[in-house]
Amino acid sequence: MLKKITVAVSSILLLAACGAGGGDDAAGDDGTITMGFAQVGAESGWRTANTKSVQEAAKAAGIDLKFSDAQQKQENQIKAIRSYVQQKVDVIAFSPVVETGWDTVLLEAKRANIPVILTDRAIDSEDTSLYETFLGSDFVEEGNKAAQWLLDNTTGAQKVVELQGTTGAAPAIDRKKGFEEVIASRPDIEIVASQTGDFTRSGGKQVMEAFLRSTPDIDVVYAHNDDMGLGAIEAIRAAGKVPGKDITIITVDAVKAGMEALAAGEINFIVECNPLLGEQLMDLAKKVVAGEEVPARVVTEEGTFTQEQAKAALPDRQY
Ligand code: GZL
Repeated sequence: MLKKITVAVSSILLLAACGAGGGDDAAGDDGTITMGFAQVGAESGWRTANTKSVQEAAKAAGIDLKFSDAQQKQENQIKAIRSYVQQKVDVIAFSPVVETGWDTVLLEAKRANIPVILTDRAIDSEDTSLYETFLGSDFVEEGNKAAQWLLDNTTGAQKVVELQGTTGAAPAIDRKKGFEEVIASRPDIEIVASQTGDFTRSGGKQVMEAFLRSTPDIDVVYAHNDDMGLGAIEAIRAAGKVPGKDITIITVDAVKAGMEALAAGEINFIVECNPLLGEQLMDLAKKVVAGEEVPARVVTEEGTFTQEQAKAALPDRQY
């Protein structure tokens, strides 16, 4: 009985959240575009900044946004997309929490003539007609940059432990791939342990505690995002070691908390992953709804930060 009540309540909450964008009629008769956005969750500083960017850009663009938070569960994102189809929104945008399992629900959107835009994370599907375009980073390149810094700034053998992002997520798969293809040229640099911390600070801390117990002489932590890197710092400190000195730490994102740790010398290098996709997303949505051609892939601009560069950049960071 409890399960049934729980399911009913969560469905009501979802529909309420989806309706949060206001208005009963999904496709405004006054020409207002209605977008259904199915967000991954609120797992990291990056996600918070990304959500803020999408919500602010929708408001500025005069787009009526229906927004849902899937709490990192694919079934919740699928439910949200289904509800947007039922509400007959003009366009659906989402960041797929994992790469696979989307064809069925995206086919339902296609049959309802509702265009879909992938933002932030990509899907692995044979049928590229299921979405109009992908807007986001090149995660393989981010992994390349992280490894290249390690090759350029360390000498001799390096035992690396890797804190992976969410299992099956495009950034986790590709940041791993990109890192490994660059260190392949250095047999003395080896990933001796690798496990998912699910992109969360607590996940990074728990996995790093286990690595410190099981893996002697760790030289480097490669964390797929700042939040897991910050969790690793807590574990390293609790083990009586100095993060950034006894153990080199490389992360990805460059959110404020990560940049502060970088400036303080606890992290050694951060590869930026830009969460501010809102404006580009709304421009693409307007074009897609108007039936205009859009590029199949729109890659965002992003850089890297050393400790010195973080000190200089921090005062102006938006997130
Ligand atoms: C990357 C994004 C990742 C971030 C994490 O585009 O999907 O998810 O790197 C976030 O911080 O949780």
